[in-house]
Amino acid sequence: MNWGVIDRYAKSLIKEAGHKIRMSFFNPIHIDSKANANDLVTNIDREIERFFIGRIKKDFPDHKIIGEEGFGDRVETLEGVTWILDPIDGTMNFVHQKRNFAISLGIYVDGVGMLGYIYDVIHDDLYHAKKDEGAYFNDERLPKLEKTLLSDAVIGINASWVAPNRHVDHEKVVELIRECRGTRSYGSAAMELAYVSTGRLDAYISMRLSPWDIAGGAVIASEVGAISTNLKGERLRFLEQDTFIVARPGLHDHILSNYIRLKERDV
Ligand code: 2AM
Ligand code: CA
Repeated sequence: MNWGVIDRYAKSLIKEAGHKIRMSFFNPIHIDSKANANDLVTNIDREIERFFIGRIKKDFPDHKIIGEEGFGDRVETLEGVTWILDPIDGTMNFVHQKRNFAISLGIYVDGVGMLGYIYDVIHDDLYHAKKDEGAYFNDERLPKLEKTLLSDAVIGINASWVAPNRHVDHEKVVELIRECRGTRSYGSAAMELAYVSTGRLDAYISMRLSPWDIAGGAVIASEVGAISTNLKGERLRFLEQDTFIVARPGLHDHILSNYIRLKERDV
C-alpha cells in the first residue's frame, strides 16, 4: 500500500468537499432530525458523504467505508482498509452557527489507524497525521504533548454530563470541574480532538460517541502522545458507540481513576 499516494488523495478529496460545503451557504439548507429532535442532519451532510463514497469506491474499489449517514458499507470487522468518515461533525453548529464543524476522516488497516484528518472547513485549517510520522496543523509539525496537572488543565466537556445522566456519577464530574482550571464545550468531538492534539485543551471527555466522530482525531492525538480510550480505559474499537476520553499522558489516568464512575449500563 502506498500511503503517500492515499494521503495526497484523501487531502485533495477533503479540500474539494470543504469547498462544496462553503458554497452550500449560498443556497437554502434542508434540515431533518434523526434519532431525536435535536439530532440534526442536512442535505449537505448527505451530499458530502455521497461525494466521498462515490470517489473512493471508484478509485479504491476494495476499500470499505463507514459513513455516519449510512451510504457506506455495512461493516462488521475492520479487516483490510476501512475509511471512517463523518462528512460534517458538529451538524448542530453547522446549522446554527455556520462555524465550529469539521470533516473527520480516519483510514484504518486491520483496525489500526494509519491516516487521520480533521478539516475545519471555515478556517481552512487541516489537522492531519500519518502513523509513526507525526501530526501537523496545516504545514506546521505539532510537538509532543507534555504532562500537566489537573489544576492547570482546561477540559472539553459538554454540560449534559454535569447534570444527572444515565452514564456516569455526575457528582464526580462536578468535582472534576471544580478542580481543573476551566472547561470548554465546542460541540464537535473532532474539533475537540484537534484542540487536545494542539494543546489548546488538555483533555476531552464524552459519554457517547460514534466511530466516525473520533476515527480521524484518534490518529492525530496518538502521534502527539495523547492517550485516547473509552472511559473504562480500554482501547477504542471503532465499530460501535462508546464512552470516550482523550488527554495528555498522566492526566488521562488521573481523571479516569479519580473522577469517572460509570453506571451499570456502561460497566
Ligand atoms: P455530529 O455532529 O456528527 O452528530 C456533539 O456533542 C458531538 O457529539 C459531535 O461530535 C456530534 O457529532 C456527536 N454526537 C451527537 N449526537 C450523537 C449521537 N447520538 N451519537 C454519537 N455521537 C453524537
Ligand atoms: Ca456528522
